[in-house]
Amino acid sequence: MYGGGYIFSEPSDKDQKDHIDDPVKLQEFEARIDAGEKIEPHDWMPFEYRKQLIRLIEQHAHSEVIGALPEGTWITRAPGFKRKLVLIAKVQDEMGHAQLLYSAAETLGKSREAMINDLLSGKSKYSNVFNYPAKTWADVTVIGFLIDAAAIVNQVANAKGSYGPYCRALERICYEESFHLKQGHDAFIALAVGTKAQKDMLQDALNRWWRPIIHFFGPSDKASVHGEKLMRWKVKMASNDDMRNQFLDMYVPKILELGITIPDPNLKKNESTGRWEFSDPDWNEFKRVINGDGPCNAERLAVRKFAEESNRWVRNALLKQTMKQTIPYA
Ligand code: BYC
Repeated sequence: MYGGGYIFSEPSDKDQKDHIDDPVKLQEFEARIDAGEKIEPHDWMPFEYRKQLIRLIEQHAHSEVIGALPEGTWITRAPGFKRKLVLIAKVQDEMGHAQLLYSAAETLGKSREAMINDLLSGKSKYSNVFNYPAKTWADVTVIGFLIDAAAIVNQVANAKGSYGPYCRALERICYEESFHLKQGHDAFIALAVGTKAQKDMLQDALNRWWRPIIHFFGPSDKASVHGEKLMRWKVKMASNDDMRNQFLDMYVPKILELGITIPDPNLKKNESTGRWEFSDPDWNEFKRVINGDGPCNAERLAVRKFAEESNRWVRNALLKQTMKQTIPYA
């Protein structure tokens, strides 16, 4: 039923209960994955592969939309003309990333309207980190430097994955994210080498963001629900713990060299295993935040609902205009 063809609809839980993939096609599909081939929208794919991709790409798209909000609130207060220009461009880029990702998810059969409805109703998740407030300008620099860095670690790896439209979207996103990271690093350095008040503000921001950043990569591999399946099908190209470790390898030295302290006395690299060890990051907090009970979840969704409702007339007008162009006299 969901094995190929040109018109799909999102697989429901009932469909899944009744669904059994054709074993021969499944074997051929897995051989293509093993051979490193890209899967394209009209190719046969297992039911669960389609369902998982929709979930993951949609969550990623929502993260870009909601992720623009904490930084967006600082556009009017950015310190200086150049920082303001860069921030405006960055926030616009994030919305562009969402467009690319929603388009990639649509190729799997879920409409954009359904995705937005699921975001607004709280059914779909988005990244934990965007449910925390950006209280000071230093928060914006931590987002631009370290959250963009964390996102790049994830996206550079997954751009080499198996689903063509998602990989191509990630490649384009990574070009822009690399610039975001550079501007974030530049703003981070400016505060780190600035006055005592600026450095204290930066330290305070990092103290508040560190745990959410550790959470960003998802639960530990042992607790990950989808990780194994997604790695087998090359949707995720590394496990949550491996990506977190890679991030710590790359960015802990960059933070420390600026004289900023990482707020975890137990953070250290175990040289014999090559793995970072850190304090228990309170996975209960992570679960609460991703399930709707973080400091800003209600506020973030309220802003999106307001935008959705107040801009409905624009969408309707555009739709009418498009119909007029495609169907004369409509
Ligand atoms: N936040 O089985 P697991 C950006 C959920 S935005 C929320 O390990 P998976 C930017 C997970 O969904 C880019 N939920 O999951 C924008 C699952 O719940 P469900 C953000 C999370 O999928 C603006 C459950 O926990 N990047 O760069 O194998 C300004 C079990 O987890 C999170 C992406 O969105 C989380 N952090 O792996 C600045 C990357 N982690 O669905 C910057 C795309 C886990 O069963 N996503 N959960 O109810 C992914 O690569 C993967 O989904 C994850 C998790 C690695 C995050």
